Amino acid sequence: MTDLLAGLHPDKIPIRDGVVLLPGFCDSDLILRAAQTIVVAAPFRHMTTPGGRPMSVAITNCGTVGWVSDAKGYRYAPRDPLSQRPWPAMPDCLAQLATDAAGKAGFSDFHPDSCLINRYQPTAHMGPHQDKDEQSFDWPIVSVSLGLSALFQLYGDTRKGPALNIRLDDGDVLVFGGAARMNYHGVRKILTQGPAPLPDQRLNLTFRRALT
Ligand code: MD6
Ligand code: FE
Repeated sequence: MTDLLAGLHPDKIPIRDGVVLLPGFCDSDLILRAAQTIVVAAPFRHMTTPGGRPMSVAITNCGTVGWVSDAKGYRYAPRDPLSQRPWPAMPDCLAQLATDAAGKAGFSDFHPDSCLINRYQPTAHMGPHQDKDEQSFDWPIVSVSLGLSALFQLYGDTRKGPALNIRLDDGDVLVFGGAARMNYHGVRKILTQGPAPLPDQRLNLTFRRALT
């Protein structure tokens, strides 16, 4: 009986070579509390794209380096440009979550040095992009979703062509690496229906190995 039910609620869904969805992998209350400690030290802010437009998604970071965007471009920086202080350290429980999720997806020994936290209000979205500011593309990216669900779109090595639609719910972890590491992807929209412990926003934490 348990086996039959496990088939209905798989804990590991292969999406394509290099991409694995782990539904409900994380304890979202625990991760949310850890995220809140980071936001106290490094508040969410809307960064400007190199083209000069404010992003609809607000961001912050923790770890040795954090992802930043301004008129000079996209890059990883050791300090928060708002405070000029180092980014908050990555809490051990977050680093452990990323290592465990990557391992479960088949990527052993992943030790992130950076975590980008994205905050989406219901009207926010993220256009199709590649994650290519890291020094090495040999490591996966581990993506944790909290709060409102999102419609995530996965393209191929160009942003043209049909996208695979993946709904990311509270507590889901998506591991993204290997042959898919350079795939274009984006968040088409935030879904406001359905149960969500954060009723009016979605948080996404992406764990990266930015430096070699
Ligand atoms: C998001 N995620 O889910 C945006 N990037 O809000 C990403 O851009 C992303 O989920 C690289 C790998 C996995 C991701
Ligand atoms: Fe991305």
